[in-house]
Amino acid sequence: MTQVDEEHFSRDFLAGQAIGDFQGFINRVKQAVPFYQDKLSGIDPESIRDVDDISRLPFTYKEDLRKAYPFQMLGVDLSDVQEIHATSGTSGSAVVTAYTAGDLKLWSQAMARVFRRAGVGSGDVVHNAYGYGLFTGGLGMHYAALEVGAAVVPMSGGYTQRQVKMLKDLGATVICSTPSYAQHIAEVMAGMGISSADLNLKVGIFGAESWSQEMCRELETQLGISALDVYGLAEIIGPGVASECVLGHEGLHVAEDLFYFEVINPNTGRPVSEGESGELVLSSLKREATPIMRYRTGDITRILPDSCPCGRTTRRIDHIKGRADDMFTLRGINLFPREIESELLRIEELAPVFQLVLDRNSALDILEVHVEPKDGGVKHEHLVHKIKTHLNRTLGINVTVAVQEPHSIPRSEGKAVRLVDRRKLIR
Ligand code: DLL
Repeated sequence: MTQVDEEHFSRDFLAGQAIGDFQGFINRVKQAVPFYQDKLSGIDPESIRDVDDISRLPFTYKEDLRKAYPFQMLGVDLSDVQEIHATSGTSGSAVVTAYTAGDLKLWSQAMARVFRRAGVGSGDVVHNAYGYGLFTGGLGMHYAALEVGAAVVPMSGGYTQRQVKMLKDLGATVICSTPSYAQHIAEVMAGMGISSADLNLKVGIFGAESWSQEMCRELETQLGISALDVYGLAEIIGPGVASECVLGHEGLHVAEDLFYFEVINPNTGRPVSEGESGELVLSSLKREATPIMRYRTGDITRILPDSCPCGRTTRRIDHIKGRADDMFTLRGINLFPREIESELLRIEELAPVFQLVLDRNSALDILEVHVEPKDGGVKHEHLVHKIKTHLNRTLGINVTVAVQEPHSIPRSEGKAVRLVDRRKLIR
């Protein structure tokens, strides 16, 4: 099978393969992983015959993985493990994800598809500004570059002026980072008097956090690139679960032969219909070290109903709207930070950085929007009025606005903190 064929499977083939994968998974983990031994007791692998049967299998939750820290989810001997990553564990125990040699191959293959969808291959120079370390971004992109035969510059995050110098001097054709860090790199670049014309970049592979289409256009203009979205999570593999192709550039192809996916109603746990928003549920049934079944990602998206002009048959999901736990309700209106980003970036006097602070004044929630003007000359009162009116007209919300001095909102070198919830401190 050629590398192109793997993204041109028929839908029947994929459904058939998923049944086999689920049956194999149940057989395998019932022996090897105590968590699944309990969870799947009484389930006969042979009884899984179609997609509907799969949709009735039990879910795995983040809390299950936290409780299993560090090695209770391991399905192989520790001596077969070659690499271990973990989530930051800021809101509880970290989640450990382990890789055998086979898992590293699987990851490289999934990531190679991300690069091929972006038109990246031999002859390209990849400037990799995702953090190297326990976070899967750095090494995930690194393995992709090796797999497709591109040269990789393992920059990691930080030292932004040096990043700009290396981007220029090494003639990088590809930049990989979180979108918020790319935004910061672009800002530092402008401050150094360097424009996209001085660089050789053609494409950016951005992900690990939610970002709006307006941010995408901003990055495309500032860096002179096509800015593509890549999605993934440590629990499943790291980056590489889904990504955009250059041709379609409006939704992310899921590597569904490697990672089985479903979109469900988070309240009922049942599948939603195609095109309807819901929570993404993923199964990494081919993983050896830490295979996971029906993982509740908390990420909100939808399956795009139409096919992609690039000809790949893999289904596409929409850009992640946000995490279910990032959603907040302001006087009855449900909002994700990404929706506010979209609107703020339409206001031309604003620099593309912002922070949202949720606070509580007696019984009422208040949203403070912290912004910076693009240049110091703009009248603050004018901006405050403009932002308040715009957000009220487009999203139906009332906010307070704090216009800050240029360069005072913290810049991100990894995942940006867009929302600070002070209400949690008061309760
Ligand atoms: O963020 C893996 C990754 C690295 C993806 C580099 C893309 C690029 P975690 O640190 O485990 O793994 O965080 C996973 O980040 O559940 C989403 O909530 C969010 N996320 C990841 N990619 C996107 C994206 C990596 N493209 C969590 N859009 C996921 C929106 C994303 N959110």
